[in-house]
Amino acid sequence: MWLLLVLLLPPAVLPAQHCEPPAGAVRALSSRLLGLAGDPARGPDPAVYLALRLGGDHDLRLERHYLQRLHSTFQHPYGRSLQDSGHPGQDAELSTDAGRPQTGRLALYLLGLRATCPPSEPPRALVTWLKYHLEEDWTGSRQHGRPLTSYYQYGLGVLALCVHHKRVREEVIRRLLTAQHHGRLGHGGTAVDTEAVVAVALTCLERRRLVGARLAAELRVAAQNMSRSMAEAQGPDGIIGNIYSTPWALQVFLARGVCHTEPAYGRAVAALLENLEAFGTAATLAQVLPVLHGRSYLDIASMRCGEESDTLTAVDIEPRPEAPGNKTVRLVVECPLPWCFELRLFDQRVSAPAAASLLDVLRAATEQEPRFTFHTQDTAQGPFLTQVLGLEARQQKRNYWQLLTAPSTPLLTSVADYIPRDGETLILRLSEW
Ligand code: B12
Repeated sequence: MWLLLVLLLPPAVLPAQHCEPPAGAVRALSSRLLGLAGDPARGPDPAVYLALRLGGDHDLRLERHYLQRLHSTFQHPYGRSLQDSGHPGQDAELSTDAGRPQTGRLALYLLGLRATCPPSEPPRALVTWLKYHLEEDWTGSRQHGRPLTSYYQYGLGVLALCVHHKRVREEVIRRLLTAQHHGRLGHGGTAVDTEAVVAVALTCLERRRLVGARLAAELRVAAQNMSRSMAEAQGPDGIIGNIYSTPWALQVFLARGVCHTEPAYGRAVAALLENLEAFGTAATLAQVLPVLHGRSYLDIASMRCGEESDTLTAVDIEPRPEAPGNKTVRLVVECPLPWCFELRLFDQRVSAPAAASLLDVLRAATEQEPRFTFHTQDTAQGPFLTQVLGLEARQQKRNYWQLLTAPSTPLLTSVADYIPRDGETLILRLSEW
């Protein structure tokens, strides 16, 4: 009877697992992520834990150990309020890092807690903290027209609360609908990642019946429109936005259950499978692996704790091969913002070993030209360039150091992962997002 029912069901309502691409290469990627997760020198990242949990095969011992590391990272700063089970208001200095709420990271950690086996109820105080960060973001968006963090983090916050079946104020949700309606979700050229996070969050609220019928209908229409516009944005190569936003677009198709009916889905999966070498860092692997297993973050809400296969083994990423000889790279620093003293602040040829990354080139520049200075900050994605020639990109002013290859193509990786060619011109441009 059940079999008959399953056969009669339209493809769109089959469980997401049936959209899993049949690829052995995916297992190799999972093993690589496991290798990176087992490296104690790397700080724990809740997105990595989520990817391990959403995989088909596991190393359960390593996952338990990784979860412990996450607990110490996340529950320590919130520890005092956890012990008091107090209100965030009593401990307001904990709410921010350099004055900004921690909406996105806390949201990912809470998603991780729901993905444990058996799923853990999050400490009440942590849910309160996330709601508090969201409210701060929401107030920020009323004052500045956008959240203090970003719509990406705001969307993750709503999604995490929804996955834990916690209600969110209607006004907080409406902020996302308004931003989507006015096309304000994008930043710096690519909006796909952010739109996709928001679409998955809205789909969650609608599906888990956390809102009234009228709002649910609005959320459904908004998420459908976003899913359609993502399919329309697909290039002839199958990529949606760029190769790193394509996994997020796929999450939308999976969450909405349209992976069988949406032709863009198969083309995007094929594009990912053709470009697997682009996913070499823990952060990019963590974003691509769930969709290669046919899963979206919405599936975390319905994860069942059954017999889990425990046979995944770690593989270490091979170090980049050394290349003989040297190369010369032209390094240009630009400050085109209205308050800048002059446009071109630096323009020099820098010589570096042939295999040098952009980060190595920047280091070589400091030795060859003492006037040149820079700083980076470690993030889950790698080193984030924060300061060049003493000029700090100010988060509050939405400034950042944009990385481009001449004449004006933005790089798709961190300074540590980009290997410039001999003779290439690289531009560090202070920009607004
Ligand atoms: C918002 C965002 C930005 C904002 C961040 C500011 C802010 N206060 O939010 C701005 C516009 C500054 C930005 C810049 C860049 N970004 Co960006 N960004 C994102 C986005 C949409 C969300 C990040 C986020 O909030 N994550 C959630 C929080 C909880 O995690 P987090 O670790 O705390 O996030 C911080 C870091 O991710 C950091 N960050 C953001 N982008 C990047 C990129 C790199 C390479 C590094 C090292 C750090 C970094 O800022 C975040 C907020 O503090 C992601 C999308 C995605 N799919 O991940 C792209 C994304 C991470 N960015 C990307 C890229 C390529 C860049 C740039 C290199 C673009 C460029 N050519 O200049 C620059 C970084 C240059 C530099 N100075 O080193 C790629 C990275 C791909 C990869 N190979 O890893 C992504 C995946 C987008 C994409 N689809 O291409 N980004």
